[in-house]
Amino acid sequence: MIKGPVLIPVLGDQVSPGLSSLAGKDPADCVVLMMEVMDETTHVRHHQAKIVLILAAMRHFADDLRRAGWHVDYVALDDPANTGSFAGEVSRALQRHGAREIRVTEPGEWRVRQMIDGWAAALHVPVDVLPDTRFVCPLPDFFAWAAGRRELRMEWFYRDMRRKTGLLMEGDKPAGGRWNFDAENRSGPAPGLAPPPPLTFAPDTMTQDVMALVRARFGNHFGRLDGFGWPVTRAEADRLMDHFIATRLHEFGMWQDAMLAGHDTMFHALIAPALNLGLLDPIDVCRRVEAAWRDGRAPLAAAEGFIRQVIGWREYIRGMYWLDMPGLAEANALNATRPLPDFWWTGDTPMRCIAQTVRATRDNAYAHHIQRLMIMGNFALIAGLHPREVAAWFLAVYADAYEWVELPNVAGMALHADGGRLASKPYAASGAYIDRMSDYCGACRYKVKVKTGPEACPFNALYWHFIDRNTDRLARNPRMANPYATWRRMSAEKRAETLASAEAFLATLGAG
Ligand code: DLZ
Ligand code: SF4
Repeated sequence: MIKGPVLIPVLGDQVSPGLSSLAGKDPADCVVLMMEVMDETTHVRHHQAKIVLILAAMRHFADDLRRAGWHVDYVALDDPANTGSFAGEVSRALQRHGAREIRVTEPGEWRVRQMIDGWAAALHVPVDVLPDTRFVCPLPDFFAWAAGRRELRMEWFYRDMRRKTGLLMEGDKPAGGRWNFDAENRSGPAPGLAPPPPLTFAPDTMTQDVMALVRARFGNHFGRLDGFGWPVTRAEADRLMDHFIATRLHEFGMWQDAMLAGHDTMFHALIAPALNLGLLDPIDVCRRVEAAWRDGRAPLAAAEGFIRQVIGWREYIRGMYWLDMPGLAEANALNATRPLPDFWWTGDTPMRCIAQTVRATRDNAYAHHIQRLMIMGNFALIAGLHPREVAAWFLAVYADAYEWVELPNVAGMALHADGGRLASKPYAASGAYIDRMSDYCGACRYKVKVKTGPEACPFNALYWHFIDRNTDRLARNPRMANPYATWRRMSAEKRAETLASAEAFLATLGAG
């Protein structure tokens, strides 16, 4: 009997030549299947630029694979026979090629994993699902680390990853004598601070074709395509990384949390979209940053801050996702039920911090971590927006967002919907924090120093409303002792006035 080839589906965020499903295989014995499918572009209504990024990276990668000798069967979105789903396309491809087995690298989403786990039975073919070796910490290692621990704190995991990789290590000691330089990485913007312009990449004809397709098919999705400049190839992603090290890394740590109106990228690396697609390798980018520190091109605090995000937070978040799914998608420990206000999509609100962040998000499919966590996330937390709606928004609008990274950050870190598994206290803050870390408040129609009434910054009364309505759940948390003590010290009149002010604002948000 003649045996068909091995079918290797490569998903949109798997555009890496070292992918485990390709490793060690003879191209002559395999068909690589890449699929542009409506189910994935509309599962949440992804930002137009995110769809362009993913489809353009897929098309460029298909060419790379062909040049390397692989037979790539590429199903374009506008192929008339396209069924619109991974399962439909895998089934068609099995028939087309008479494939004898499927070999696939584990996907980044629980939803897709469920689909793949159903293929063997539905398609009557063996399916080999391989670990995604692009991550530094294999999932079984993460589960072993988590087993039996009462608290799964990132800091301990991060130290293990430093030891495992040897990054910023001097023997068995952390470089500079400390594991974490975060305390030096928290400055508000200095007067006159001028972040460098970001490096962008002009779309080539292949990417322009995808832009035309996305405009025609998804022109009603959130987001703009004008000025699209994300890297869509490994060569471009490498240049972006070099540019970050040359122009931004030395200041990155200090201004990591700062926000300036009109400066949408500050000193951030902007590599997350490329990293999460597989255009960059996490260990490689960390080694490049470590080398910059060792050659005196960057301070240790900046290098450590970057490396902590990549081998610490990013890997920890991915482990927590697979540990806590599927329950995490439904978690709502604080019983937040309010629907997402329209201004999350339009940016049409007098709250300047939110208007700036939504505008940046619409223009670039990007906002930096403090805009995400402390403006949008914090607002959602203290206004009590429903975690499912907030998570769907974050997943749709950011170019780097895949559920494995988005959901633990949103449900766990930002919304405390996991009841504190990820973060020991909720990241709730009033306007004072935003004022300290940004230049947004000066020109805002609200007054950040006013606590109640129609002129007051809404974050102020909402913060206390959040504290008050969650007393039963949070007051016993030792890390919340200060806010609860302050709240109790306020006069009964002040408390009532504050709650009424918050209620008046919440009433403007509509049902909930
Ligand atoms: C996010 C996304 C989009 C928008 N489109 C596609 C696509 O057309 N084809 C594809 O293979 N993957 C796409 N993706 C990424 C998948 O949704 C991704 O593989 C899962 O989110 C799992 O991480
Ligand atoms: Fe945001 Fe309040 Fe500052 Fe306005 S005053 S920008 S609403 S924090």
